[in-house]
Amino acid sequence: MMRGENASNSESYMFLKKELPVRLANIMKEFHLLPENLLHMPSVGAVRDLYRRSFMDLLEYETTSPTNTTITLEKFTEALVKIRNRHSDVVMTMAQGVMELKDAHAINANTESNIQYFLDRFYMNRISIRMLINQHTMLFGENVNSQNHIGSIDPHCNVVRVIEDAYSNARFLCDQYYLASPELVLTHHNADTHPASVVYVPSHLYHMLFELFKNAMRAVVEHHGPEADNFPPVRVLLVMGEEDLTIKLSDQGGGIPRSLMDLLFNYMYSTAPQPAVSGLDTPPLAGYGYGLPLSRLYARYFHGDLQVTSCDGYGTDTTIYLKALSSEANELLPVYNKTCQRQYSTPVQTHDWSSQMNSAMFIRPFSTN
Ligand code: W6P
Repeated sequence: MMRGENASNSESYMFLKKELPVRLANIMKEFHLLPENLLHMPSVGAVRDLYRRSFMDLLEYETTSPTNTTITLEKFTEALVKIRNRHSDVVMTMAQGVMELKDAHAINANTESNIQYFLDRFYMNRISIRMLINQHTMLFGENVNSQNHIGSIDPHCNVVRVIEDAYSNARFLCDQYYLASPELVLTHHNADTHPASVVYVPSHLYHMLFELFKNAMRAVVEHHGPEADNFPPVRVLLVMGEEDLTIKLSDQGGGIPRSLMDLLFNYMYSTAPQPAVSGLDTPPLAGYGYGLPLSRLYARYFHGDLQVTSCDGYGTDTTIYLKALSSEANELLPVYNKTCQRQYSTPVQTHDWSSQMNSAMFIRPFSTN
């Protein structure tokens, strides 16, 4: 394919009928490195069945459809839609499986670390597969592509628009639940010379920002009390650098103690998955509890990142980094190899620093008699 030219339906078909089974097989292999107990949980079994079925569906094109006739291409696109729908609840089902494990067995640090490692890779693999399926179905499916997008990619993704969109939808939920919400103060540094426009998937960016705004707003309203007269705003600083596009959200929601920082991205610690329909007693801002780790995966998928820093007692900064240049923003994929296999069998590091001496020892010297 020549530079700057989009693939045709049949080129995409030829690529995907090989690439999708490979990505499915990679993660299916990795399931075997999980703790035995987790593999036996019903929900985990159900997820593995879905992957097997989708793998088989795709294999048909490898063996019985050597020609890329119009009929085959149409059937293939339909199969992708079926696969996408089949896997739509996988995040929740896997979370369910982790809860089944927590209920059935005591979990040690090694098990927890292996599950954390696996789920990051499992969900990243899923993000990548859904990205490929979405591109194919949007480009070659029935609904002809509107706007100037290339599939789900916007070559001129207007970051300010996505920020304002995510803010206003998070604010709607916040107002609904607390009858109050903090304002947004957006600073777009050097907007005239360095406007924040990137080649990106707007839905991924929206997903991250919506999650961060919900967290920030909840913290602010809870910290100041919903009855407060006014709230410190959620401030967003947006900067288009040479290499990174940075979006920093700052809230004055009381902050997070350092001791809880690691738990923000921990799947095992995160709360039980809640039903998508929020009842009267479930805070609509809470989500699945997987919001932060999944958002970080979205950021990392195109070689960006998502970081949280905090001043306990004051507030929290969350920073989304995206690659400013699309040439650096290719897919980041988990690979199944010896290094990854070793990860699962290497025990978590035990401490080699001690804090046994306490301050009393410095005040009251050892008695010598
Ligand atoms: C908080 C906790 C948190 C998580 C993610 C984003 C913002 C915030 N603010 O207090």
